[in-house]
Amino acid sequence: MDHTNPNSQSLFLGLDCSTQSLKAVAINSDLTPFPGEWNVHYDTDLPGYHTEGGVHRGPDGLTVTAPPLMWAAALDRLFDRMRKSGFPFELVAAISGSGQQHGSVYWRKGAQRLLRRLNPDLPLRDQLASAFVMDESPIWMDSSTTAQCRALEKALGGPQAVAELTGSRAYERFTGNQIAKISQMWPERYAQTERIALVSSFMASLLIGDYAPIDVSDGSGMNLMDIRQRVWAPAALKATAPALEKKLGSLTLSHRVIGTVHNYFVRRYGFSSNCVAVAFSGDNPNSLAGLLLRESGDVAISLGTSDTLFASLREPKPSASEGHILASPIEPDGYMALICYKNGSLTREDVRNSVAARSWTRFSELLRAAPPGNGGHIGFFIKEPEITPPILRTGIHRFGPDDTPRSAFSPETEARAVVEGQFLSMRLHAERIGICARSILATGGASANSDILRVMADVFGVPVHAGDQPNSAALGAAYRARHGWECHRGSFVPFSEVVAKPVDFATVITPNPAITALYEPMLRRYAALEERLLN
Ligand code: 5FX
Repeated sequence: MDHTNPNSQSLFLGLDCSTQSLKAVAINSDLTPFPGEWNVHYDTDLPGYHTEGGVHRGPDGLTVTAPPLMWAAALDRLFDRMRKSGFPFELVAAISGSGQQHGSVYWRKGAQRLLRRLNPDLPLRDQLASAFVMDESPIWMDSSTTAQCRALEKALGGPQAVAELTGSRAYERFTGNQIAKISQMWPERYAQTERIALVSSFMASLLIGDYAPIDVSDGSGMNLMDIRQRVWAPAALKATAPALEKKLGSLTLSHRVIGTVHNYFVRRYGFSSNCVAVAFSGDNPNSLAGLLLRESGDVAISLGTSDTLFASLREPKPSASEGHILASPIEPDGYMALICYKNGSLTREDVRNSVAARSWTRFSELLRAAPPGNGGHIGFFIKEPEITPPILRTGIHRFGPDDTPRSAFSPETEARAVVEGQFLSMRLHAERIGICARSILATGGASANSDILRVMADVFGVPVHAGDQPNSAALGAAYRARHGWECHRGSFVPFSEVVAKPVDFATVITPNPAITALYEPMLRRYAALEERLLN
């Protein structure tokens, strides 16, 4: 099918290679959803890779990786499922995708040739088994690179200087620091590396059968890119690892078409040979696109494996202490702010398991049974080494109303403490980088729980909108495919002109001003207690 002309039948496909699964959604030309939603869950659908929650954890408690071959196998499995369900691959005009941010894949010398020659009769898994220098890719949950972070900050003149240059101070999970660790620990493997990809550009490479460029938005999560010029920062490259620029390839703007799908996918699944791929990007940038966050003060909070808070931004103010500034995935000269928490859903689930017998209904009952403000009780639940703020030692810290440590809370107090603590932290750190929420779009699994959303609305003192949009990253990728395709047909068109449709967010929870007032002094206490833990 010829997709170069507008065709009402054309479809736009969005993939999301996230921590726990690979998903796909499709939209029609007019942005309406194409029925269906496909998913491959790594732990259960690909048990041979022995992941838990999609990852492998090292014995040090800090190293977290996942096998890139599993993501490639997941792509075949996903498309197999779609084909069996009758998905019309031949109608797809453009495809884009999303990847968990920061994770890196190390292609071995010669892998480009393997990609270009993919044989449609054999699964990717068999053809790419020898393509990687590192069989395990470090991912965003890894926090094993503190030494490399300090070295980068020292080389570039301190944390604020790194933030000014790259948009964030040095963070353990940021790709440059992971690359530095690999080049120091395994210099031969590093020397054998032909190309380093992010999870997003890795998945794009499979689709186009060639090395795909890293887009500027996901590239902002590496501590390697000049955030204002949107090019690799020579000083950061030099301080990270030898001969790095060639291994990274050049960056691309996020709306650019990067190639057509490889014959492998045409022959094996029935894609049209005209189907183009638009640069893949990170999950948070794609969610921003999926939620159409345009105005300053429009904030989204995604409650998933990681909890993230993000917003569009015109004037970046990089900070050494809070969050990240990324290049916008939808406006070529815009920015987005991002704050990420490693202790998201899995931590809430842990508390649910310990106080509510694994039942969300019971957890909600407990949450409602404790008063807003929790009688002054505050908790910090660090199941995973935390990113915001950087508390790497795991454990639960509970404080009574007089700020003295407590060893345990009642079940009601515990349930409320985990939820209130998470939102107090989000408000505290968002305000510190100048994000002042006017309204919040809540997404991700836990956004289905209205008791959790009520706490969010009251802590921030703004209305919270939630709807049936758990796949904002995959949807954002589909929107970006539509946008990139449109720009490719002629000259650049603003994203908001192509994707003008407001997201349908049905539920609105309005805050109770009396309760929000209660949280003001609690926020100050929370900040002081957090400071105490950090010290
Ligand atoms: C963002 O900086 C993060 O590290 C996480 O939200 C990952 O992108 C999750 F995939």
